[in-house]
Amino acid sequence: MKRDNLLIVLAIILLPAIVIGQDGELWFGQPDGGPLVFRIDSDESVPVWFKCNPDLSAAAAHIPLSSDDRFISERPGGELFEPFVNENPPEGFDKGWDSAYLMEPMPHQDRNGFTSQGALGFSDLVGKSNVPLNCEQQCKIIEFKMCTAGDDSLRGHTYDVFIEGFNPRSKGIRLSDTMGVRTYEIEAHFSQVHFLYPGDINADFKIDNSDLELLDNYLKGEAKFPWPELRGDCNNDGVIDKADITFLSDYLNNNGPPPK
Ligand SMILES: [Ca+2]
Ligand SMILES: [Ca+2]
Repeated sequence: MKRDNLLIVLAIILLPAIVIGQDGELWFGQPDGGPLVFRIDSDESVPVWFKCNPDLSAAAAHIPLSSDDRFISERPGGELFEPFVNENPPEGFDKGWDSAYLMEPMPHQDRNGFTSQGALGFSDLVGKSNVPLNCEQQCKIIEFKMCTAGDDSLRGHTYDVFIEGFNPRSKGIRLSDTMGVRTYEIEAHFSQVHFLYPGDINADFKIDNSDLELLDNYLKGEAKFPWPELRGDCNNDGVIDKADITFLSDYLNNNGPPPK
């Protein structure tokens, strides 16, 4: 084969690996990409999952998440997990990265109506080796806390609430090595948010006796109702049982508050 032809063949073989190759993946929300279920006017959280090639050892991370202000009224902080924080590190490692924290919420400067909040972390800056950001399996690394808007019209609808957050330096997600010389390519996935409509058991956007009947049949094991199942949790105690029938019945007889 002529040298030129050989180079073309090599380029064709190598190109897909270069274009498609990602160093890691992030999931904002459900690890399978499915929708999150939020109640309105309540505290909710968005987990962030990470998975990467086994040879990636990022030592600086900025992972920002933006959310649409129509749906999210407040960002009361959040929590960091391994490897940012690690209470039981492997022998010879520190308890987590040298510095890791959640940043204050800030207006998203690229897109009006969005607020951004990030998690920032550095390792290997001082002392002995830190636990690397090296997750071959999906692992939960952050949980952003947020408070949903108290807007009744959201109930029952599913929206794109999240986009990649704003990062003043890189304008997005950034992972790099200790020296900041190499930046890793990270693919991000964002879950949609479904706003729960408790009491609307048959998902027709109103609450009436047909919902009561369906919930009754469901608890007898004689019927199913549309996702998400929590729409049957009328009294907001996390389980679906006869107390929800009583709660819904009282509401429909003007004898109690609406399901929430
Ligand atoms: Ca209904
Ligand atoms: Ca319940």
